[in-house]
Amino acid sequence: MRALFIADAHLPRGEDPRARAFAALLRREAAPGATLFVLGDVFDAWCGAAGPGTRPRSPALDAILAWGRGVGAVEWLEGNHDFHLAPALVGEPGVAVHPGPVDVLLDGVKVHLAHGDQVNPADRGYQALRRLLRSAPFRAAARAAGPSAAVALGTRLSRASRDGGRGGHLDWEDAVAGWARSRGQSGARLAVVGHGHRLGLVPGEGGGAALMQLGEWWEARSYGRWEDGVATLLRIGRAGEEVAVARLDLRGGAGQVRGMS
Ligand SMILES: [Mn+2]
Repeated sequence: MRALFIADAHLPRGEDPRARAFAALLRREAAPGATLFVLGDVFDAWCGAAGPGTRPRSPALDAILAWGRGVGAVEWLEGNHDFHLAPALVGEPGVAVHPGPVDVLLDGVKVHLAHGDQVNPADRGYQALRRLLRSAPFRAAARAAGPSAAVALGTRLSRASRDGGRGGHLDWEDAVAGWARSRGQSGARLAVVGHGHRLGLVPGEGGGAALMQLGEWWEARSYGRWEDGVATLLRIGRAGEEVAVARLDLRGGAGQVRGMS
């Protein structure tokens, strides 16, 4: 099977060159039946609780929804900048929204997917903010406020959670490595995460899951691809060409990473 993983574009609303590049990537990757995994923070500010009226006008959103209608499944994990998306995307063919991490089986390999804002439980201030924003009373208030107020609120909250879960006093690399180990103990062979804006693909050690960090979409313009048991981390080069960063073969054994030139 074939799948694409992407996260942390932090796109603005409206026409934008980075949103157009994002849409172009989706059109290139749209092999029939392929699954698109959106791992959160595609938009920099989107509280969707007030429904479809909160949707950003964006070529990136158009491309994601076109994927669900005509290519394959879209599994959309919320981030800390875009959340309560289910009311905004209700009825979109092929699109499933997940408020938190999910486990999926790809070619028989258990893969754990998360945006990453919950990777570091030591960041108590952010975790408390997250619980508040995801609570039923908050959702009800945002819904009652209506689309334009919810959009304005989302913009303010986006600033509040800018460093959510990866605050400067906390070591993101240690937190995410420990998280991948624990995911391996739960049976996952690969853990895919965004949020940290780091780019990396490393094999699991001592029973831990391999870790793919998806990078971001303003410098590296990076993304992950799954193809028949092989995970590849890629980025877009200066001339718009595709550059493979690392590849991990998860068919059979524990998996071996190959650096790419
Ligand atoms: Mn994030």
